Amino acid sequence: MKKIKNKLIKIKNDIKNFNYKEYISTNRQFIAFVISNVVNACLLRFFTVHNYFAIKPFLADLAIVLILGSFVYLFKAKKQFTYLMIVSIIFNIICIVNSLYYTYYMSFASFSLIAVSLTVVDVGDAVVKNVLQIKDFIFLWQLFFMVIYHYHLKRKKYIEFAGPKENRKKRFTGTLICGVIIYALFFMTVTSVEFSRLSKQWNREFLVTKFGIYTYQFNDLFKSLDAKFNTLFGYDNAAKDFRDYYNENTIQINENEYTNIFEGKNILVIHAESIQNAAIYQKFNGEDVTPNLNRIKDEGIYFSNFYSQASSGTSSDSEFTFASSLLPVTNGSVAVSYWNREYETLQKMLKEKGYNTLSFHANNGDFWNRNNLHKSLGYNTFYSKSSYSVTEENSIGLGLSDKEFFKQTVPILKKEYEDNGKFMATLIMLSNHTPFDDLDKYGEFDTDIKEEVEENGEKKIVSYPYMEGTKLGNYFKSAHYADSAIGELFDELDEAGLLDNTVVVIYGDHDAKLPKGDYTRLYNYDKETDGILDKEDENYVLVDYYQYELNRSVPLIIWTKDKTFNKTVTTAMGMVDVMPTLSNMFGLTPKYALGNDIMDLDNNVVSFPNGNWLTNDIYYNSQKDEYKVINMNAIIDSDTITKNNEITSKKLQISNDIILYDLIKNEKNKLERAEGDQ
Ligand code: GP9
Ligand code: MN
Repeated sequence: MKKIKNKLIKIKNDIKNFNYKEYISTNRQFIAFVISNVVNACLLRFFTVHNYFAIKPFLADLAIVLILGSFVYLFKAKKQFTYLMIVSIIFNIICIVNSLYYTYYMSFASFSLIAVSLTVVDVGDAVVKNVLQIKDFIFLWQLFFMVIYHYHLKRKKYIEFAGPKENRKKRFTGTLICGVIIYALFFMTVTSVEFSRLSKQWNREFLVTKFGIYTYQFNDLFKSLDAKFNTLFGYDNAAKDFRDYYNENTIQINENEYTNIFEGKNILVIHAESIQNAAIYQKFNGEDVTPNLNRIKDEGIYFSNFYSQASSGTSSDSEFTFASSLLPVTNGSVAVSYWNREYETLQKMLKEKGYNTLSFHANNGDFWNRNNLHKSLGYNTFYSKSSYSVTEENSIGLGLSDKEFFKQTVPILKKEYEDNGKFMATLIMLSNHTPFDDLDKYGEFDTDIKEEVEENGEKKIVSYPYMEGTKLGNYFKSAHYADSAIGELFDELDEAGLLDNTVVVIYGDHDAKLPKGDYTRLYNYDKETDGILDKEDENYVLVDYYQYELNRSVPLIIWTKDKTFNKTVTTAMGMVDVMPTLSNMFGLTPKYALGNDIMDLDNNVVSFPNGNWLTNDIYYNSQKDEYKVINMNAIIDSDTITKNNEITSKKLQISNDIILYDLIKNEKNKLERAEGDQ
């Protein structure tokens, strides 16, 4: 304790007695290095994301330059210039490559994407004309400046003057500590959303805007190396487990009344952003929040106990799991780090049967790395933002409004159908995305209470605010808009003749992450106080951890104009079960699906990426090793819990290994050979 105190007093005295003039006069080369590299980082943001005066990325860039630069003091005065030049060249490469990359892709370079970038950018004239621009090389001024300044200082015998005055050890620790303190100050201003995006690393524009170019690039390097190192070790064990698993658990696609019912039909998938069953069941003043989805679900097959299994990759995880029947990785996302593995997907199986596979999403194609992910999932063409006319007026929230998106998609789809025949098309919606605050654009839908039935049965006009002004209330308004867009889409598809011979599949991609307190208000509203009922009230509904988790269920609907099913499937199921279920209906035989054909099962285990699981009877919380019984008639014994825990951890492990070690590509031949020998 005393030692630390003395040290602190010493540091305080050092700062007090610090001779700035002498520091500057004997550190000119280093100061020039720091300033010029920070200027380059600002310049890069000036040419790309345009926030060159922002203080946060400035601090982050400065900290990185100071930290890396501090090591210069470990070298003798004569060698210091070489070190500073090497680091400057690295910083220059980062700026030039990112500037070029931005000119071409409107995004920033990533180590994990190097191989693709090289194959996508054609060499030759096109590159010279379209990619290389003077501004991309403007950063080189810094290297020239460093060389000229160095020779200028040399002429003035600077090294002979400054060298002996230098206490290198002290300068090294001083500069390093200074860099670390600036970095720490910067990180204190980072919000949790920004942190989570840094760990996911896919929203590259956002990261450079907030964290500066150098932090972005080093973070990207570590993330890419992490993915590489993971695959270097443990391969053999993973491969053995993979072979054992598929030898014991060959996926069962049994003949049942749904086998092949849709063979040869088009399939149109609607990825309904953040639509939850809570919206499907909700009414305000006698009006459904989602009247169109309610009609569609009643006519088609509605899976009422369906859950998204998305992890931190949210939308992209759902797209991945829907296609592959594998679970998402728990760290990062497949879309960003593992998109280049080989997966068995619904799209690829349909392609083999002659389908034209298409995806549509009016956001930037780089978002969630979809430009690459969708190719890897087996889509022939991905129509992204550049295929749409997007204006301020026709946008809601994150971008093009769903109504406009559908309107502009139908003619493209029609042309594809006419030119290339039967299709598998996925339409990814966007408007119903958090924070649900574009209220002016959702259209009229009130979430208050306007009418009440009196004891004598008569209706009375009243006015209670209820869900108005809450996030959940706003969500219902937004969901109402999305539903109305789906209604319009059905009309437009029908008019274009695209509903004939087509099966429509609608899924909610994940829940809307709404506040628990808002659900408590929804179920326990007390009109008298405009608050919530007392916990002791007999009508009080407790929204605890389990209730909240169960409420996260999303709709899954299979519908076709050609046949009315009026069927509800109540078996618990997850996104992994969709691909095998559809496979049986479309006459496909997947080999590596981890889910089940739900039409064949009465009970099922839904495994979540965090280790939780759900059946028709229980919801299990893996963090607490506790569960809640949902079906009061069920007999639960400890064996059931142990068995379902094993199923869940095995599925998570096999899925993770397939993704990390690219096992489908690397091991499928061995598995086929083993099958042949049996
Ligand atoms: C982005 C959209 C939303 O294009 O799909 O993604 P999310 O935030 O839900 O993952
Ligand atoms: Mn989403």
